[in-house]
Formats: sequence, structure tokens, C-alpha cells
Amino acid sequence: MKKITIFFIAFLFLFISVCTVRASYNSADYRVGVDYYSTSYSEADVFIGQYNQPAVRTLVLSQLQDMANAGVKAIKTPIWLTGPGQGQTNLNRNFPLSTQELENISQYATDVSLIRGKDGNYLDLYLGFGWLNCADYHYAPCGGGWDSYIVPNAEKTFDDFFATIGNLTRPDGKKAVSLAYAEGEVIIGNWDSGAVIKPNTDKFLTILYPYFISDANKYGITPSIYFIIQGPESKILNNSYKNTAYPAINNHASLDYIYPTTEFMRKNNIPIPTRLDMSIYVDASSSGYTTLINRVMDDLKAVYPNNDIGVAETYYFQDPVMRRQMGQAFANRFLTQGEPKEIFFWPGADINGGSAVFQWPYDIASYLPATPGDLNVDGKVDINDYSILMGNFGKTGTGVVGDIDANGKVDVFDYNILVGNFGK
Ligand SMILES: [Ca+2]
Ligand SMILES: [Ca+2]
Repeated sequence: MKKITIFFIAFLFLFISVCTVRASYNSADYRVGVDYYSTSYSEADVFIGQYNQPAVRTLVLSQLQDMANAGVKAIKTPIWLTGPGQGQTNLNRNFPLSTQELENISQYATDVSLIRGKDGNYLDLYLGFGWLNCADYHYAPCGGGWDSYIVPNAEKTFDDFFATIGNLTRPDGKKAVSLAYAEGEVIIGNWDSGAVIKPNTDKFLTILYPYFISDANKYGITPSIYFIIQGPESKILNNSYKNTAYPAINNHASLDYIYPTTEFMRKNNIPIPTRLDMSIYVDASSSGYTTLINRVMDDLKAVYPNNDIGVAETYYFQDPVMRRQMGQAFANRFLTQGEPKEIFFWPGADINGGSAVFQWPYDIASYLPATPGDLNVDGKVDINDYSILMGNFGKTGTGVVGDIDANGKVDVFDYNILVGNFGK
């Protein structure tokens, strides 16, 4: 009798576990993209200004196809406004954009729109502006400052840009450029010293961003800006964080830049993008990226329960182990919780001290969802993963390695997933 009961309970357990294996987020719906602006890691090879050179265009096209073949779903390309007369390097673009630059952007968007991925999908293309030198609205150093220089040149830039790319469509009828960012990493707020972190961001959001939105809407292109989450593990995991000005982010230190910014937008009736996009540059020391990324996503979910999340930029570590850990931390979070829906990594010399030499092609696989149960993210589910799971069996908490279904405990449900994928 006893034996039968135990057998029955075990059977019931297995039955329930089969019925509840993971939340139903499909790995095919997860979108990995690249912040792609240069044909190498170097700013010297930023391509948009040289796109009318056949050799540059050919190289860009082959790299785009490589990325699409590797599973990339979207490309995000920044355009840095700087000039005129600012020593036109490959990075710097005129402000407003020149006719040649607009032609290059149009040709590039058209070219991207014809590239298909391995699933037959067309690539989504996002374009966004960066603001440097004369175009740097934070300090408005040129030609009479904000009102007589920044505003008219920015408005002309937006008008010309949307008139150039606004009507381009892909073969499937969708927009060649589906989303445009007016600016990235916007911050309303002060340093601890009291100085404003990014001066004139309030003016940008109240004057220029509504103009940008209006232009984008004329063409049915999604207008957006993105925010930033950054900091060391000691900040992100600080459970005694208090913010007297914004108590809504008490114990959510990761939101110390984004929340004051969205509050400013809300109070000034500036549309907040329905999908909140942001750079996520957090630095693990001892806890690892799974814990850190889960914490950031938990903070976002607690404070912005109704918004989808997109990661506009994150690290492309030179170290392949770290790279895979962070890529998998995002992918696993999507598979279990449905967010973030999309991440872009930023390959560039500004990461890890500027001496990085990245081999082409980019390591896309580390960012794509791995087989559930591949706990040490080495590309296969084997005895090593089994040992990790057994070592953590019974442990509870957020982001414990082995909690494959992210229900807060390493248990028989996780065991069944791992065993079911053993050898894959
Ligand atoms: Ca493994
Ligand atoms: Ca579990």
C-alpha cells in the first residue's frame, strides 16, 4: 500500500512537472540585435559617412548577412551629429546632415531591408542620433547656443532624416526603418555633488523630442528615446537603498537614473515609450551576471509593471565566458519571465579599456537562448550541469543556478527539464 502511494505521488509529481515545464515563452520570439555602426571594433571604421564607397558598402552588406545568418533579428545603427567644421572623422556627421549623408543613410536602410535571416525573416532596422561637439545640446557650444543654433539645426536634421527614410519599405511591406531614437541614455537628475548629470536634457525632452515624435508619426515610424541602467554590483544589489525624492525606487537602486527621467516626462506630458528601452551596463564582482540581470529586471518589473522592456545597449565582453554568462542571463530571463523581449549588444573599443580586438564574426550564439539545463552555458547539457544542479538542489532565492524554471527553488521540476534535455 505504502509503496503504491509513493509510486502514485511520484507519478503525480512527474505529471504536474510535465504540465508546468517553464513558462511558455518561445525562444524564437527572443530578439538579439547588434549595435552596428563600424566594420571593426574601431571608430575609424564607422561606415555611414563612407557608405557611398563601393568597398565599404560591400563589406557592410557581407557583415549584415553574416549576422542575419547567425540569428540576429535587428540592427541598430547610431548616427553621431557633430559638425560642421568639427574635423570630419568617420564618426562625425554634419549637423544638419548633408545631402550625401542623407543619400548614404537611405541607401543603407534600403540595403538592410533586403537582407533576410536564416528563418526567412527580414532584419528590423533602428536608427538613432548621438549628439557631439557643435551638436552637443548639453552645452550648446556653437553659433549662439540653444535657441539660434541647436533648435533650428536639430529640427532640420529631423525633417530631412524622416523625409529621406520615412517612406522606405521592405519587400514584406513593413517600414525599412521601424524605430528611430532621438537620443540614447537620457538622464534627468543630479550627481551627488548637486551638479546636473546631463545638462539641458530637460530642454531636449520638452522642445526637441516632441518635434521628433511629430515627424516620426507622419511616416508611421515608432519614435523613441532610451534610458540607462548602470553601476557596480554593490549598487545594484543594495537592499538598503533609499531615495527620499523618489520613494518608489527604494530598494531599487538600479532605477536611480531611469525613474527620475520617466517621472519628469510624465509630469510634463511627454510621451514615455510604451516599450522602455535602456542601456544596461552593470558590473558583476562576486555574484555573477545571472543574479545581477535578474535583479535589474525584477526592479523594472516592480516599478514599471505595464511596460515591455528592450535593452538598447549592453556589453560585448572580450572574455568569452563572461560574454556568454551575461548573454544567457538575459536570454533565460526572457524564457522564464517574457522580458526583455529584445537586446542589442554594443561591440566597441570603449569597453574593457579600449584595447579590445574583436574577431569577426561576432559571437551571436552566446546571446541566443541556450538549451534549458545547460547551466554552465558551455553549449551542451551534460554531467557537469547535472552536478551543478545536484549541488544546488533545495536552494531557494532569485537567480540560483539550477533554478531552470525560475520558480525560486532548485527542485524536481528543474531536474526533469535538465534530464529531458540531457545530451543536447
Ligand atoms: Ca553545460
Ligand atoms: Ca525551479
